[in-house]
Amino acid sequence: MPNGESQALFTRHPKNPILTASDWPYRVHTVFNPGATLLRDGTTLLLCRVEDHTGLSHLCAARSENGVDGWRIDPAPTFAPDPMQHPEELWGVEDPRITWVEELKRYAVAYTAFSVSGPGVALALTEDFVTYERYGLIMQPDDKDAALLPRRIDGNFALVHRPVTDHTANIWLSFSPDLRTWGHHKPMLYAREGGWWDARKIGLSPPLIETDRGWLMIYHGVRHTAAGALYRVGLALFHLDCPTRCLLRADSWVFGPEAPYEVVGDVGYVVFPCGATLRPDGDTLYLYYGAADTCIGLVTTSVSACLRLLEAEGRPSPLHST
Ligand code: BMA
Repeated sequence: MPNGESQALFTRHPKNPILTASDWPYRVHTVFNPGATLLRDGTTLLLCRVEDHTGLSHLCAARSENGVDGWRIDPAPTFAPDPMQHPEELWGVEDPRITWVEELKRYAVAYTAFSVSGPGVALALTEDFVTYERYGLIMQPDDKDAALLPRRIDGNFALVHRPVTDHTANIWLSFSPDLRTWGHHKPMLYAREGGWWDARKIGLSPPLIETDRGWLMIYHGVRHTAAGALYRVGLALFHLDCPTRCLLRADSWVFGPEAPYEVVGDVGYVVFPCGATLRPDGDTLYLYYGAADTCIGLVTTSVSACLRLLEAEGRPSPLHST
């Protein structure tokens, strides 16, 4: 896709970066990779990954009326690692994805628990982002980039996640009757190979977005270059009743690091969205992302424009890499 079009599909907010470490009410090093949700009163809640000066991460909530500015940030960590009860969190908690689950009347927060065995997927449920019920590790290391679907598929809860096997990182879907016992693991989307922008390593970005055409997936792809890794964002669409079936996948990335705060930071050339909110018009999407593992940016797009792009240039993705 020509650069101009990608700019038009995902538009950086003029107030970017919308949140940085200097906004924090306590001493922190960096803030990035936030999960996002709209609370019932319309408030935007970001659950931000915060790295302190030990190098370990915790989560902290920031709330705003318009999702852009006027953030009210919790005065202390909202969700801190608890390695005494949960040894899998010894080296911190990272990269939350938030799903409202109507059946449970609670938010499901899937996050990375960084254990001595590597990163795994952990789950916690909350009503208010103040108290949490931890389910512990639900996918063992090495696995991350997970989010629950908002409803059951064929009677089971479904979790998108990204296990790493044999130096490739692909997106999988697993099922559970009770959020504790997981099985029926199925591949969902494979990383491509060779020179592709999403070769060898991909992962879910925000939770899947349900549309009348299917589940819209916004995912990140990694290109390894001589200078390091380049994190960009692409689109795919999955069947509503059979979400392992990829209906369309766009070839080109739709958003990548270009702005100064995306190319310079602790880890340059990284845009890493973990959360999105659908605005009241039912089409505009606010996508929140970590920029260079240092601060938080906002890009706006629209669900219908993403679907149009997929229909114009997408093609079905067979379950083998290309
Ligand atoms: C990924 C995750 C993200 C991070 C990104 C870029 O593997 O660990 O938390 O933002 O790398 O460093």
